[in-house]
Amino acid sequence: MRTDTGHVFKLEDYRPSDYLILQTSLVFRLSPEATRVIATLTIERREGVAASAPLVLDGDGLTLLGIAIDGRDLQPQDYAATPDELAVLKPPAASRFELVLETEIAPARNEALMGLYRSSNVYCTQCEAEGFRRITYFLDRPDILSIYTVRIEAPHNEAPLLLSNGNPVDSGALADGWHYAVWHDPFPKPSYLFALVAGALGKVADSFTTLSGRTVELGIYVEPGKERLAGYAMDALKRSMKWDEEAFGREYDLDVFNIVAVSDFNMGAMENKGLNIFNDKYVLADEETATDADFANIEAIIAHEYFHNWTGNRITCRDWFQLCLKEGLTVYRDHEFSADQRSRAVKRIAEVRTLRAHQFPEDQGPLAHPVRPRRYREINNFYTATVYEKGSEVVRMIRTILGAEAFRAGMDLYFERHDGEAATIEDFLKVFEDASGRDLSQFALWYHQAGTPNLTVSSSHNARAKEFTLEIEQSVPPTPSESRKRLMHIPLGFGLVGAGGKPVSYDDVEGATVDNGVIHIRKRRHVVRFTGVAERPAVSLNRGFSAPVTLSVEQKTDDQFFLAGHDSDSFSRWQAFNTLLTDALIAAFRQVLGGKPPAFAQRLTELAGRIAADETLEPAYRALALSLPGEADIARDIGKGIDPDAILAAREALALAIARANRENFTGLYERLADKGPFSPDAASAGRRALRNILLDYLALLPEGAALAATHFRSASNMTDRAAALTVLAHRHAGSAEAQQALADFEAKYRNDALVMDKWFQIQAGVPGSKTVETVRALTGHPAFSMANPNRVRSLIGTFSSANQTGFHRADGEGYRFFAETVLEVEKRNPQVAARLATALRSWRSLEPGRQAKAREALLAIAAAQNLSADLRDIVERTLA
Ligand code: 0A1
Ligand code: ZN
Repeated sequence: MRTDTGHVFKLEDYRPSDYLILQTSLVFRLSPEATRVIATLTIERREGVAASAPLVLDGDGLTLLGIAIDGRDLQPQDYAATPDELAVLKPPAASRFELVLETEIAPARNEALMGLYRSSNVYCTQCEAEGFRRITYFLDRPDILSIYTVRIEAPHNEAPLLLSNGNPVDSGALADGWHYAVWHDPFPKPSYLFALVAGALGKVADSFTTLSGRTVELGIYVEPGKERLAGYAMDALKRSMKWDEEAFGREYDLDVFNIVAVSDFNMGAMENKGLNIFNDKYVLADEETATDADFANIEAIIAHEYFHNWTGNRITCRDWFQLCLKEGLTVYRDHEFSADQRSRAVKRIAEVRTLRAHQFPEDQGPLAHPVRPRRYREINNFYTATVYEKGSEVVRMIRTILGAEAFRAGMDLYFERHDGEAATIEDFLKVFEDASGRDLSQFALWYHQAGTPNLTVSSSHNARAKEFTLEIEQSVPPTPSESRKRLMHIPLGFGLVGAGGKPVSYDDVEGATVDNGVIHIRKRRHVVRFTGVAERPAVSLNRGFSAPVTLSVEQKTDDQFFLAGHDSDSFSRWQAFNTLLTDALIAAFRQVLGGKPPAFAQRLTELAGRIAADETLEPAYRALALSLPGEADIARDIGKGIDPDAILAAREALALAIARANRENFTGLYERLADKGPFSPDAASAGRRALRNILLDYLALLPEGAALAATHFRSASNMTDRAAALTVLAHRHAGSAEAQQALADFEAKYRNDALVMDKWFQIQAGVPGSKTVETVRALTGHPAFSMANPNRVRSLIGTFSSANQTGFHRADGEGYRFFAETVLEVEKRNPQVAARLATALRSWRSLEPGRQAKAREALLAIAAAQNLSADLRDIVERTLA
């Protein structure tokens, strides 16, 4: 484990390295406890660098067994090797030489799951961000692009399958039952994209013919016996390949594309060139074991990793500060793909919900950082919602500002100009400036400045002058180490909405640039005057969620109701209803604490009924509209002094009011929506299930609700319905006979299916209330649970700490104590997963004082532990700062 050195990496310290590695040839002799790695590196001194400059390579926990240059072993005085660094003190005078290194590693003992490790007896690798240095000494930085040839040797019976990046070039038998395979990747790549897989795996094969007529052999490798669960992933892969050709003109470039699913993986998946490695959760699916949400995630992540082939691999990052260059852009691309494959309107609402749930709290708390950070202590902690999701929103805004055509021209220029390079955000912005002739310098602040901008908006209408005025003021709240903020360029989508939802036309506008339904906010304050507007319109703001900002709008409740029923922009229509729900929930929260009930509660419950039954709306849209803002969403809108118990009570009260007011309507709809015919994971069928299951969630609050949910559970013919019913039973009827029975049945049926058991852990970890901490503690002893497996840890501990407000934030602090203990236990094996878990306390300062003090104690307890990893120390110290 790398312990903390306290070193801070700074963007302004970037320097090109003195040496390049033109060719990398690797030989692996695989063995669980002692794998030999022989690296032959063709090194070139960069022009202008003195021949005396030492060659310093990165390592992480390595043992050097041999070192030679141009065929001659080095003498001890010629180099200095520690586990973390290798310095060749007097490199040869020639500008090009060959360095041979031999190291030994123990994949079976690698529990951090970085570098070469074992997952269920399969050898696999994870090298992003800095895992390659756990395999051999190297210039392990993304601007060192090298051409790799990899030879893998292993016993045939243990590892019949030997895979690496690129194309297969040779294979054959060796003595003593061993065999070998050689792979060559013609595309120069950074070390973080290296991959190796060896083991016994089942294969699903297919092929894809590219636009220019080349045939690509596709393979998805899974645990033997699970091949039939990879069909959906294969279909998603082929659709992704086609979409990238159509939407971005990007073709695949090797003869083979392989995906391997492993059961121990720190993240979702990894885009290694030609050999993607996936968390099996994002590959394996059928109706019996996966929910509709799982199918959608598989489709999105398969696409995401595939799209990296151009945005990330062909054009990579100059340094890790530029992570958003590949991640923000690739998320944008996978969002667009899913929008095209499914419903664009529904997808956009889901994206915004995710952004608000994960990125907004990050941006508003102690871990806030710019989309392109300038500092880091541990790069693993920057695979964040800000870099990924906000990074994607920034790309979306570029498209909004430039328009579809200029955006595409900019992307084409990006691929043309930077193919084969390690690029920066400045390079990225420049292509759009060059392609469009626009100046994006103020816009660039979106990459450089942290924090969620807020727009305060008020409106007025002067009937006599036929003038409608919007006063818009921007502010960006201070974030750690950035107390003063600069003014941003915010593209604010808007619409003036008149009777029946019709757009209201105007003669002229002054006070800001307005084009294509977008107001360009650039100054602190704009007074935007629309002339020739006879009737007062309702104003729909941030249409399509054109900018990732918060809005403080003075708006009449009548206008909100009107927009919730009539806005022609489906996102804003959803938003209007969601804002009404939030307002009602906040009022109900204040009522729990002794305030007054909201005046419009009855109108709201009626509107919920109308939306549920509105056949002109897609079922998936209706389901999203009916799903109440979560407890954490409500907490975020309240801001300070959070008491999660009061929020839960408020939320339950509103849900009950909606259920009571719509009992017959919901029951009828629920019955009509029952699945007929065979299962299909398509978006429309999934939408119908989503609507039916949210109706169940409401109906379960009424008398006989537990019986209804139990019937739903028993008669479910797919995992979506089964898991939904189990959630309703466990969360709404915790401890009831029906809930106990369903949990036991589920466990009995799926006890040998780890991925399905994750749902069982997750559902129980999410049960609201004070008892859950004990349940979760007990479940850590369940035979299906393991502290060594990231999926298990995330399902049980991650769900409890980041998705169970009342359970985790138990008033006596027991949730936090359990959490601190567990984080430290996970850290012993896997610092990266522990650090990610620890971010669950990032919003501790918004809690009421009692909980706040207890949360702080837990953070201090983690910080006080001996030999903390760089990963965990970084998170804990920033959280406490
Ligand atoms: N580049 C991957 C994310 C990733 C990052 C680190 C990993 O290992 C610890 C694994 C995956 C992606 O964006 O999908
Ligand atoms: Zn990615």
